[in-house]
Amino acid sequence: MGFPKNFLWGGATAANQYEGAYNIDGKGLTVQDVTPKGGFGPITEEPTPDNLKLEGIDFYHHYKDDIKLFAEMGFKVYRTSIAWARIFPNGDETVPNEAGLQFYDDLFDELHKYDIEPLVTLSHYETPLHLAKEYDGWTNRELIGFFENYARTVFTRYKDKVKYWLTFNEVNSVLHAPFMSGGILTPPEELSQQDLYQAIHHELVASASVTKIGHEINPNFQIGCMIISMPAYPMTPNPKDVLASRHFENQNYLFSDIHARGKYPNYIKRFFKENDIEIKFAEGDEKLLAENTVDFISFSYYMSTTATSEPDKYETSSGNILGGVPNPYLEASEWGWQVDPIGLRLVLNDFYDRYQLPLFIVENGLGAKDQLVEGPDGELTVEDDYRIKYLNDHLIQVGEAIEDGVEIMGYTSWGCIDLVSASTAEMSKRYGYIYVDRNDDGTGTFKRYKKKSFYWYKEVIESNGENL
Ligand code: BGP
Repeated sequence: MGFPKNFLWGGATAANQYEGAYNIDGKGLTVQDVTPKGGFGPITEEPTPDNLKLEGIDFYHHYKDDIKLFAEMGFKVYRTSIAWARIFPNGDETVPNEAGLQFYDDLFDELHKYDIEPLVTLSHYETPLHLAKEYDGWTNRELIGFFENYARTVFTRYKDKVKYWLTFNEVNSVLHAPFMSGGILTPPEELSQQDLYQAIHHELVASASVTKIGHEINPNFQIGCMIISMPAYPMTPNPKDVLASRHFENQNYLFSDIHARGKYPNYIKRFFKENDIEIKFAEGDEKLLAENTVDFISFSYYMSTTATSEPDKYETSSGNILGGVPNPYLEASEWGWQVDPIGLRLVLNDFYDRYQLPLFIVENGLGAKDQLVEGPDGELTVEDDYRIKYLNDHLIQVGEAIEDGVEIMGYTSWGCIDLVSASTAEMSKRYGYIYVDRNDDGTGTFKRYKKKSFYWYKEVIESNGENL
């Protein structure tokens, strides 16, 4: 069968990790501008020079050359986010910042010049800082209105330039990183489960609401949710471990269930009851969720994990982003992220069986330390065979899932050009096909170099996956 003819091959990025220009052309501060040590905090009073995200890879001033390189690889789609604070610097204004809007107009025009379809995340870990400080982020229902205003503005402005939209990046990450993901300033240890799940409700309602608004503005819009996916294998065949794995996975399914089925699943109602959580629904919330489900499910996939009913028996992993016990059958990246290509096939099958909606893999890749060396043609390059192997192995499993009958819209590998890592806030955890000369201490020329994987991915796209 092979990859479908119209398969959307491409790469993914996020504004806060690569645009730079953090205070240029009227942009306001975001939660990232005050977290120099990764997305988890602690925050600083003001942006500090050690924060690599402030300059990123200066995509803001390099976008034409960078897009040219993406086009050379043959990208059909390109995922990026709009920085909310470029459009509404504080998040709660009513009049947008024209210079911010113009930047994305130019960016989307540049992509279309090469027939690259933009795939745009509305909120990728870059909540305007003012909304965190004044409202405690998504714990406050008022954010729904601000987000609707922002989404309406960009949907209207780009209605003929952008067809594919995602509402919240890794929406389930708010469970683990409430500040980075939800702009919630209350420290995690002081944040009650009640307030956390109420914040989640606000995000889910906001997601449904802007899905409605988007479809009204352009019925051809394809609007999806975006989930961190992570299969949690039972550590042993002990039924208690199987149950633990189900519980672990349900934490994530909660978000796709509501986005795809339009209502809270029963397993979470039991959890709420047992934990004295009572979600306050405003009038109309239930109807809004039910009537505005997503057009497709998108997700990031980096690793699987394991679940156990006897956590004291094992050492848990600090490496895997959502925790869990390391799987003895798998190897891990330098950051402890366990590499599991078959897990991707499982995730694809599970999502598809559960919802029968098209799927989009919008993040996947290997963070690694790269070494610039002189290539065969005398140009500097990176011999990143380890990255090629990782991606190749995962794409083979995508092919298997297609054979299984799963409907997959496309694949955008994470950090197609090197950018600042979300969890470490460093440059040295690199994912790209394109090396950017910038170091952890902020030095570097910002010059771009094609890695070996650049040529490999070009061939993958050219052959539509035939050469995997
Ligand atoms: C996802 C985020 C991205 C990205 C990626 C890799 O969780 O959506 O923003 O950064 O992970 O993570 P890291 O940069 O920490 O290696």
